[in-house]
Parts: sequence; structure tokens; C-alpha cells
Amino acid sequence: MYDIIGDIHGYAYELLRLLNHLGYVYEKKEKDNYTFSHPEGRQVIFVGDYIDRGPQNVQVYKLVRNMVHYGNAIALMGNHEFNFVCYHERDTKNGGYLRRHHLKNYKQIEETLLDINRNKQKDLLGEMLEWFKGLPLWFENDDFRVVHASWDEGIIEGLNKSWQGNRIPKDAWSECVVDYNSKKKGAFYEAVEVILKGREIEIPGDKKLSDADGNLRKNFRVKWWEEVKGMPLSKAAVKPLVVPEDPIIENTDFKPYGQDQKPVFVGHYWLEIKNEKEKSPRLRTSNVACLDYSVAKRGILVAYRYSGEQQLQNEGFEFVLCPEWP
Ligand SMILES: [Mn+2]
Repeated sequence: MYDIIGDIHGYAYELLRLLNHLGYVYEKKEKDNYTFSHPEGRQVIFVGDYIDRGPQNVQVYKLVRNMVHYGNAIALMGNHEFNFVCYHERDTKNGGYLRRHHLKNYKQIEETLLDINRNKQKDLLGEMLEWFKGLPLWFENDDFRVVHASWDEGIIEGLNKSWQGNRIPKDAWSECVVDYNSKKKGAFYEAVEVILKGREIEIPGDKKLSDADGNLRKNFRVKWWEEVKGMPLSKAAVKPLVVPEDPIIENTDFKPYGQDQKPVFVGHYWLEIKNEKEKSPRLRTSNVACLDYSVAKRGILVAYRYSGEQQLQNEGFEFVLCPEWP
């Protein structure tokens, strides 16, 4: 059985507390290695976003990597691992980097880079990049599915066919981004955007909205598990949204995730407990659970303890409250 854990973003202390709460115990291995294992053989599935923002990015990377190495966890790729690789990887076609080196992109990974430099381990950066590149982008078994931001059956089937599996092939990275000279979108660009960054809809008119980092955006993240056509924008957004005038969504270009589909777990959306009616995590819908409750913004790190149920329950969420912030 599995425990699915949300976005960690460099908060190793919170991760240790959550693993402890879930009953995972420290296990020493050969040399200086270690893992965390569960006495009943449970495994963790991490939804991705291990790095950036928090104080202990390298520690989180090592802990997650070790748990995967010793068979105690499966770790998926988040958009932050994807971006981190693209920031460092050269485009074989134009010789530039896959992700532009401008200030906004640098700032996103700054904490992780500082942490790597402080660590002094020889070629730690190279080692992390290699590990990130090999991460799978989704998980599926007979009972449920996990992906970082959104599940789209057609997209995932298509990628699975092209890639012969759930990892980005070595020679396909430049097809996952927009070539910034020609502005041409790579063959896998849209697909990777949807599954790692979520469905987005353009805001009607000339309005822009501020995102989690204070950047103004023309797009907002939409509830991909609902038919949002005909809904006011404030209701269609994943997070409660305050907009002066509330335009109606006139068109969408996707099919909502079916209620008859397998349960799916995601992270990514920076949900906040204070906006929730229940004061604790709750399901988005009967078969969609989001596990990202903004640990990097004084929120909580959240898990779902899955025990084979076909119907997800709000009681399945597990978390440890942070000690009082100063
Ligand atoms: Mn994310």
C-alpha cells in the first residue's frame, strides 16, 4: 500500500515529521547511507517539487533519492525539477539553454543553487541533474493514478507511446520546451505543460492576475476535473480568486477528468488551509485529491494514506501541524 506525499520544496524538517507521523522509521544502510522504511512494507509516492524556496533542498533531494534507491518510495517529476534541468541543459539545436537565464528563472532556483554550493560535495549539481532527468512523470496501477499537476488520458497515452514509458528520453528534452529563437513549440511542449503545470485558461479581456510569486499572468489554473464552460472565472479557478468583474468562461479546449475514472492524486496548486471550510485538507472532487498545502508558505506538508479504497475519503489525508511560527 501507498502513502502519497505532496510538494516538499526544500522543507526537510517537515518531511521528517510527516514520515515519522506515518510510521516510517530511519534505517541505516551500508557506508553512510540510510533510508526510511515502513514496518508494514508501505511505500511512499512523491508527487514532485522537492526543491526551491525552502532551506534544505539538498537534504530533501538526498532523502527522497535514498528512499527510491532502497525501494521505499517512487518519486515523480514536478515542474520545479523539470525547470531546474532545463535551466542547465543545452539545446542541441541552437546551443542555448532550454530555459532562459533571465532573473525570474534564476530566482526560482536560487535557494537550491545556494544550498548546493554550501554543501561542497564534488559534482553534487551534476548528480542531482542526472537523477532529476530520470524521474518518471506519472504513476498508474490498477487502483489509482498520480501526476504532478493534471491527468489527461489522451496526453498521457500519447506520451507513453512516443517515449515508450513515463520518462523523458535523453534526446527529447528540447522537444519539451519552446525554442526561444524561433519561438517554435517542441512536439511535447503542450503535453508536458499540462501534466506538470496544469490546465490553464486565458483571462478574458485585458486583465492580468498576480501569481504566487507576484508575477502578473494572463492565464489562471483551472479546475480540470470540472466542466468549467459557462462558469464564472472565480469559480473555475483552482484557488479562490478575487476578480473585480467576473467574466464567464465561454470556451474550453479540454474534456474534464471523468467522475468514473480512477482516483488521481496531484500536488502543485498551493492550496491554503485558511481558505478551506473544514480547516483541514479535503478532496477536490470524489476522485481528485490535491496534496499541496503550501508548506513553503507557512502551510502544511500533506499526505494521503491510501489503503485500496475505490472511493477517496477526506479522512485519508494525513499531516502534522507546524510548530508555532514566530
Ligand atoms: Mn509544482
